[in-house]
Amino acid sequence: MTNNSSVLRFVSEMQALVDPDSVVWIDGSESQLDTLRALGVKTGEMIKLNEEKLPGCYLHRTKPNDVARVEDRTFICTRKEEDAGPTNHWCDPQEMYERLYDIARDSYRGRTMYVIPFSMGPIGSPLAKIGIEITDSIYVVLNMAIMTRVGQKVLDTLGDSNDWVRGFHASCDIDPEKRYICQFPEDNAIISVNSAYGGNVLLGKKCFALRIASFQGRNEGWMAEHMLILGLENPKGEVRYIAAAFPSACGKTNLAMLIPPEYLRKKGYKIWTVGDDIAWMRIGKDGRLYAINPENGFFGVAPGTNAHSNFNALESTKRNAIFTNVALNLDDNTVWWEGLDENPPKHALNWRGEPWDYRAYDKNDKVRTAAAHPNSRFTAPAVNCPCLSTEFETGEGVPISAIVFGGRRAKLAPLVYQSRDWVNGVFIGSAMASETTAAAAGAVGVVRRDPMAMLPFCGYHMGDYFRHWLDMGERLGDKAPKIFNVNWFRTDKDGNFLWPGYGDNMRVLNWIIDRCEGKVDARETAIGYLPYPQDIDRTDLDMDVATLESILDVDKAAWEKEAAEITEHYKKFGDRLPAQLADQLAGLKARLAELD
Ligand code: SAT
Ligand code: MN
Repeated sequence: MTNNSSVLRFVSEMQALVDPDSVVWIDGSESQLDTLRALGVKTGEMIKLNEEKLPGCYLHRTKPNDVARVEDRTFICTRKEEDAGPTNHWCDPQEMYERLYDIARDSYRGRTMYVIPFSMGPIGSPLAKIGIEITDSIYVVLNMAIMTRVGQKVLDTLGDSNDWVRGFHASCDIDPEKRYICQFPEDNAIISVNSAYGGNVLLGKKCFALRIASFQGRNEGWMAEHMLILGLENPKGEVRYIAAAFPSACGKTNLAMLIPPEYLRKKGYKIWTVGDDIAWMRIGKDGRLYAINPENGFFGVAPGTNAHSNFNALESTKRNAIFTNVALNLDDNTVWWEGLDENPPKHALNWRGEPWDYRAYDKNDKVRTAAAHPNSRFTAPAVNCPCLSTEFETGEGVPISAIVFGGRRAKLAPLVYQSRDWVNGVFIGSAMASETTAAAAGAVGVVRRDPMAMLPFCGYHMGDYFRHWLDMGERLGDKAPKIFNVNWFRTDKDGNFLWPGYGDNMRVLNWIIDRCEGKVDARETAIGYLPYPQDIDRTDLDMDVATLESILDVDKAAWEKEAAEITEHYKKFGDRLPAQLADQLAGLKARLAELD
């Protein structure tokens, strides 16, 4: 399939290491993928679903010990420890290569080695990058064929270039004690062993498009961010683009595919999806920031996805999709998850493949009693999405008007506020915090600092990453996108959400765009610019102005506590923390002190 000597050398070296029975190059043809689907069904890796109701769809179950990303087993292997920074696990590259090769040696015996050439971004786009993933998992091949552009065309575009990322995955025994997800940014290499789940093994996604790409972006002057990209169309037909960073499982897919409330739809407002998880952004010829989505599909959280919460995502899963760790409805051979509808199947197998009784469901112990695992996922082709942007395939990317940060904060952070300027926006992003979710192994619901939603995904020292953001702002000057922060998750004293979220978030997006265009005033506060309550449109919304005001507040004592926590958070970065950010923190404290 290729004469590229660097690719051929990599493949033969890995082949010698793992000793497969055979080697199959993925050419991207439907006929080859069909053969693999059939083989996956035969080996039990894939379950074919109802061809009438879910054409081309499959269910896959992972081992119960292998259901989420594993941050404590994820390493950035730079030659110097300090270059990985205080927020990443580090190991010496030589030592790690040896350890991983020992684990993977001969592990493909009796198995097939699949070689997947893939492109992150439209093939041939100036913003795209190429990788090769080697794997022994049909599930990985089939998912990569949805999430990225794969096959011969990629190798043709690569030609004899050596500029590509080496990805090597070995399932081994799915032994959690020997599980490692390792990035070698200085070698453009990724090695993942002993997992077969999503973000751990679809190496184009978090490993390449964020960890390796963030490192490349810093060196080459661009940005790889954990952001959705959406286009907001107004009644005049003008489209403005927003990139938004939220931690995993905080609603990026829902926001990216939002359906505006009816009164706005009638006026002609629309949302177009460019991406739901990752944005690669570069400064364009006109000096503005342009973004592409490097992916070709959506790897979305299934539970909670329904026709109301995300109609477009649900539609996207109706053909040629792969479901991971959801329940199997035995009555009609379809899938089900908590929150899909109010009718749990009477005869079903849960995500572990065991008979499931809906009466045993306990929302406080979902992993054990739920039909679907809380981090169960769908892998859906982007072309299925009814609101996919016409710009999705344009290699040049879309111009970004606003960057939005956000997290899950039951208290404190208001519904929306705008940063004072770019540097202040970088400060807000660097101090971001969110309550943890099931997307990563570990405790759920604990507040942790997650700068720019990149804590698990930044491939180098986070202090240098903040500096890179500041440098980008300097280069962008007055063409820089405006920076905002949102929080859909404020609760009352009983834990009920105060803001309806979902489609109603459009009301906030409209305020954001109006601010970018200088069409609406705002109230200057200690933390930034907040909306006047009357400027958040409440048409058809069952919410009184007092409730809205309560989530547009700045509580002095709570923010002073927050500032103290940010001070602690900043200490981690030592002298790599840019002085401008320390100044920003001091400025916030000074403004808070002036409040009464
Ligand atoms: O498992 S993934 O990393 O692909 C999804 C996520 O955690 O955002
Ligand atoms: Mn994500």
